[in-house]
Amino acid sequence: MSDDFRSGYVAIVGRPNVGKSTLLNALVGEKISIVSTKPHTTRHRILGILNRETDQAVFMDTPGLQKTLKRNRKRALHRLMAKTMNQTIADADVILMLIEAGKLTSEDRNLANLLKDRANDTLLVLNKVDMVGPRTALLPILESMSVELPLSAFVPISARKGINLEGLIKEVAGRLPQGPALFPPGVLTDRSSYFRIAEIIREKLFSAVHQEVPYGLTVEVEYLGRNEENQWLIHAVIWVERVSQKLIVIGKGGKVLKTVGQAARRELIEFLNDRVHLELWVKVREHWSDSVRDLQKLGYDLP
Ligand SMILES: Nc1nc2c(ncn2[C@@H]2O[C@H](COP(=O)(O)OP(=O)(O)OP(=O)(O)O)[C@@H](O)[C@H]2O)c(=O)[nH]1
Ligand SMILES: [Mg+2]
Repeated sequence: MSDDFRSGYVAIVGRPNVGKSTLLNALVGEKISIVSTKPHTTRHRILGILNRETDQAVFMDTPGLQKTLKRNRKRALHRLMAKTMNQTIADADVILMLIEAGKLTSEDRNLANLLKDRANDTLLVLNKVDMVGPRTALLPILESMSVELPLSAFVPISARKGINLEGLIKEVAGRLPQGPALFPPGVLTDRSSYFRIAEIIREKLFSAVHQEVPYGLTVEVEYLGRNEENQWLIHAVIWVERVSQKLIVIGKGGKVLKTVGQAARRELIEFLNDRVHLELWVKVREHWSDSVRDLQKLGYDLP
C-alpha cells in the first residue's frame, strides 16, 4: 500500500425515500441495505465499503427523517433514528446530502441548514436524474440549487440506473484524508448475517403491508443453522405491537405471511448461496418501538 493511500467515512444523508440505500448498494455493488417505496425504511447506520487500489471509502447509510410524521416523533425508535443520523454526520469525513433532482422540499432545506458548518465536506447529490428527462432539463435545477444550497459540489446521478456513479466516486475519493485502510480488503459491511437476514424479511414485509403496520413491526432472527437435510434453517420472529397488526401480517388464511415468506426465501437463497428453510412467527410485544430496553434486545444499537 502506497503512502498516498486514502481512506475515510462517507455519510449518506437525506430525507426519506430519496434513494440513500439504493445508492449505498449501487456503490458497493451488493445489496446491503434494504430498499422500499415507503419512507422510513432504513432504521440503522449501515456500512458499505468500497475498496479500490488507491483508496477505501466507508459509506454509511442512515435513516431518513421526516418531521411531519407526528405520530412517530416521540417514540424511542424515532429518537434513536435521529441520533443515528446526527452521530453519523459527526463521524464522517465526507457527507453526501441526497435530494431528488428537481424536487427541493422544506425538509431538504432544513437538512442543508443543519449541514452548514460542514459545507466544505458536503456534496449535494441530485439523485433520480433518470426521472428528469433530457440532461439539459437539469441545468436550471442545478442553477437554482447552487444559490439555495452553497455546498462544496453538485453531482447529478441515478442510483437505480447507475448513472454517473463513477463521477461521484471520483469526487468522494478526492476528499478522503490520507491514511491506511480502515477495514481489511474483502469486507463489504459491518453487519452480521443475522442482521441482514432480518432486514431482507423486513423489506418483504414493507411491500406486503401498508399504512402504519410496517412501522409497528421489527424482525428478529432467533436461529440460523443447518437442518438434517443440510439446508440453512432460519427461525425468525416478526414482532408487532398489537393483535390487530398480527392479524394483518398473517392475512386471511395466512396469505400475507406466505407471500412474505416466499419472497424472503427467494432472496435468502441468493444471499446464503444454498437451500433455505425459513420459519416465520408473528408475535405481539406491546410498545416495543417505544422501549429502550426492547429496542436494545431487538438488535437496535443505542448510541
Ligand atoms: N427513478 C429512480 N428511482 C430511484 C432511484 N434511486 C432510488 N429510487 C427509488 O426510490 C425509492 C426509495 O429508495 P430507498 O433507497 O429505499 O430510499 P432511502 O432514501 O434509503 O429511504 P429511507 O430509508 O426510507 O430514508 C425506491 O422505490 C427506489 O427504487 C433513482 O435513481 N431513480
Ligand atoms: Mg434507506
